[in-house]
Amino acid sequence: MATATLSLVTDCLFCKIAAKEIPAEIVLETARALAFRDINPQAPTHVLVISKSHHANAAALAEADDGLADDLLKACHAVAVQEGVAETGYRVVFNTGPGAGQTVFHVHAHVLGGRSLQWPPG
Ligand code: DGP
Repeated sequence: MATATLSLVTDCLFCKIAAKEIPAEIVLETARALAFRDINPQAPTHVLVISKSHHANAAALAEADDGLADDLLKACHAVAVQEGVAETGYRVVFNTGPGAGQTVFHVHAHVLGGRSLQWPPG
C-alpha cells in the first residue's frame, strides 16, 4: 500500500478525496499522487492526477516542489499507459487560476485521451 505524510486542508474537496473521506473512482495510487476519474468527463479517458499533499495549483506546486511535480508527471504518463491512450496521444492540462478555468484549488492534472483533441483548446 502506498503511504505518504499528508498535509490536508479540511475544507478542500481533493484533500478529502486524497484522504478517502469522499469516494472517487481511483485508477492509480502512488506514495504522493492519486489518480481518479473526473466526475464530468470531457473525453473517453478523463482522469485527474492530484498530489496527496495540498498545493493550490501548479504554480504553488512549482514553488514548493521537492520532486513532487516530477512524480505527478510520471503518474500522468502511467495513467495514459494504463488507459491505453499513450500510443494514440493524450493531453495533460493544469488549469492554473480562475482565468484559466480552475475551479478546484488543489493542484490537479487533467489527463485526456481517447478522442481527437483540437488545438487551441479554447
Ligand atoms: P478544474 O476546472 O481544472 O479546476 O477541474 C476540476 C475538475 O474536477 C472538473 O473537471 C470536475 C472535477 N470534479 C469536481 N468535483 C469532483 C468530485 O467530487 N469528484 C470527481 N471525481 N471529480 C470532481
